[in-house]
Amino acid sequence: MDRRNKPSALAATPAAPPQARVDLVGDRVTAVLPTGESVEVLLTGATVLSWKGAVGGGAPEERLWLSESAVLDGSKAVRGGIPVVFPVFGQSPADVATSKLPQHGLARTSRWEFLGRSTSEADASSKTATSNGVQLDFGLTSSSADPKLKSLWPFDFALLYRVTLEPGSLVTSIVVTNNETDKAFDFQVLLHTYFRVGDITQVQVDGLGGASYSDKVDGFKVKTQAEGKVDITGETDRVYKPEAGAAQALTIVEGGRPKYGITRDNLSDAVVWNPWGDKTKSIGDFAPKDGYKNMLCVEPGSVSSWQTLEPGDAFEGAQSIKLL
Ligand code: TA6
Repeated sequence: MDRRNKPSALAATPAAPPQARVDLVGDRVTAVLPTGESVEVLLTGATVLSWKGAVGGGAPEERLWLSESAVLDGSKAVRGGIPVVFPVFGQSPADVATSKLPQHGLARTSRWEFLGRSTSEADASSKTATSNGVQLDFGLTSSSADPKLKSLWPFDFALLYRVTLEPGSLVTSIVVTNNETDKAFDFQVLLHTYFRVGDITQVQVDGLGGASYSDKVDGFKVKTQAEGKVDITGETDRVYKPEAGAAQALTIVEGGRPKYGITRDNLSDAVVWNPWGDKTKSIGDFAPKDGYKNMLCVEPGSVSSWQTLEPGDAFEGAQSIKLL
């Protein structure tokens, strides 16, 4: 027999969807999604050291190449992962403000600050988490940069670097702000991504057909990419300037199958680099020496000219990498 006044069933709060786990241990930030995909960022240079991503329901696999001799104690730029290049790519002539900085500038060897996490926009705006992504924010300012290097390029700047991990994709974006009151500064910026590949002899870069490029291996001669796909058959070090700029999508193909889809925002150039065998012998922290067979750098950047940032202005650029 039913009891009178039986209490109604308690309204159960719908369980929150599983969230990403983020940890800061020492100088490393790690984030793991409920799907098992993960990213690890070293505070030196806000360098993404590892991205384990999954595609087609497979298990997460490492997608970035990191040298076995990479120096990770902050004393040197990391050989591998995604170094952040700012305010100069390469080195610059004596009459340029960045001329005293080391190759690739000061950001990748400075200690950045972890500013915290947020769920990716899709979560924040949706009632139920439509994607279980996570955003990790890192900051570097002229006052927190390496003081030796800061003195070599005395401009007041701020960098905000955002690493967004979603199932099957990684986005890294950078905002450069000029905090000077009355001085503009010129800069270059690039995301020096070391992609992991199975066999470089089976790898091509699609999307650069017809693009002009500066060939560092041939005295920086300016050439045109005749073939639709770039084959890597030896030391390759080229700054490509696609006609469509940042709107040109790029694909890293291996064995004829698309592996990584790269889209760029406001980073109109793309550097393609593989040191090949001989060159790795002269790169002390490149190991194993035949590791060139398993890596290819495709580096979105704004490097073929200088961006001029007026006081108080900001520049934003990003790369979005999808596993295909
Ligand atoms: O991005 C290609 C490149 O400029 C190459 O010329 C080579 O120098 C590579 O970067 C690595 O530079 P790093 O200073 O990290 O040894």
